[in-house]
Amino acid sequence: MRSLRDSEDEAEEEEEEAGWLCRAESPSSGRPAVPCSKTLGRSGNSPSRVIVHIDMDCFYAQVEMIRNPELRNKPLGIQQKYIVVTCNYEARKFGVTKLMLIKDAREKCPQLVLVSGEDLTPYREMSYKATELLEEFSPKVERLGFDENYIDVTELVDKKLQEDRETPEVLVCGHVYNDQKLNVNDWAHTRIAAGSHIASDIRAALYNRLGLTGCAGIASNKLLAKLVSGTHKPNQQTALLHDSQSHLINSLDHVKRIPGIGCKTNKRLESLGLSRISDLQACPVTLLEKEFGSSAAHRLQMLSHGEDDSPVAPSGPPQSISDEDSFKKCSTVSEVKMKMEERLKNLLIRIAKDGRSPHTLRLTIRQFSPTNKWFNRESRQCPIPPHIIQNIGTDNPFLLPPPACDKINAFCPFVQQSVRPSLL
Ligand code: DGT
Ligand code: MG
Repeated sequence: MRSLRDSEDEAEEEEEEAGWLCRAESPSSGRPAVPCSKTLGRSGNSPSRVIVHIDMDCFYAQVEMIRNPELRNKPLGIQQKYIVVTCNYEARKFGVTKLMLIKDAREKCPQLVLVSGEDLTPYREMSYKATELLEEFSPKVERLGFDENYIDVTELVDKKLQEDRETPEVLVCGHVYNDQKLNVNDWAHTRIAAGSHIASDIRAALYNRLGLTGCAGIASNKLLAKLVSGTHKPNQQTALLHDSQSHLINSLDHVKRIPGIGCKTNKRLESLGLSRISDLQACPVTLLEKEFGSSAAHRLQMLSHGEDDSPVAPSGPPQSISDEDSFKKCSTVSEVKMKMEERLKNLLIRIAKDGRSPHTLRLTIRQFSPTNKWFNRESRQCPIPPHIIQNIGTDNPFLLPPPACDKINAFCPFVQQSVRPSLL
């Protein structure tokens, strides 16, 4: 029962290199069929893509404000356990920050309104509604956690420039990173300017149809789009012109700020004495190859220069549906089993809504110890019997034969073996 966030973090670490298709401008566009050197990426042989990265503002807090508009003008924090996982921008004015202890947040802002964010259902549902809306603009939409998406708008830009060829875009919508001036004679600038208008349309649709605000970054790859989207917050957008690429990447104070460099990779880089962006840029690739292998070494060095040729990989529907609980205040195996039945009920409702037939059930346990914090995950899985699959998706998932009990009993030795030592 892994959270999406955990899965994404690991995926980020394991992100693989992937090529992207070279595209040539249509000769009928009146633009060069083979892009001129100004339009090329650093690799020198591919026309620039246009990627939009969208990150919703204070996502969980926004969803709660949409559900209850009375919260809108109040400082609002979303509570999970003892932490404010996020807060609206009204609360941020008082110095409340994401991941602050409740007690510290109350000190900063005594009038802070707290709403429980333990049940992720409303956030998940809004998250998928947002992704579906983005898919109306382009089929190439990649989810990153609950509130971030990459959209490859290259084809939309081509179309827009084709349609507007008599009067190409000479203004960028929103901010331009580093206040750089648009050069209308630079075709790559024109493409980013066109992308900024598409990003603005996307943000308007998110607001008008779902009530959501967010930030957008417009750049020639995923890495740069993500980095630039956070430079003006909230509810704003920023475009990156290629001349400012090195300024943006060199403004990061640590290699771990590069999206795609997770905790484990960062530790390995630090063991090589590499912590600043300039360290990684200057590091002989042979040294990186010894630690990471050839493919990852090259990718790391490319990232350190702001290069990222990974495609926007359409996420599609989720590959697994999961739920989790910290099992606090549980002191017996039967209490654990009761909690698991609650979680399973929730899962069954979501599976019924999804409409697809699940085939595997996996239980993952992470034990907690005060000294070692969290141990590694341990999992067991089994196929779901056909008679249970047939009934999932019926009107009332509670009327199913008792799959919850069946399945929990199947896992019982594992639960007992795993839970007991931490309880004793
Ligand atoms: P932003 O983007 O700065 O306006 O604020 P958020 O709240 O959208 O922050 P973001 O984009 O980092 O994360 C999206 C949501 O994910 C956020 O509303 C709450 C949740 N979240 C973020 N970080 C954590 C975390 O470390 N633990 C937990 N449990 N939830 C988190
Ligand atoms: Mg956000």
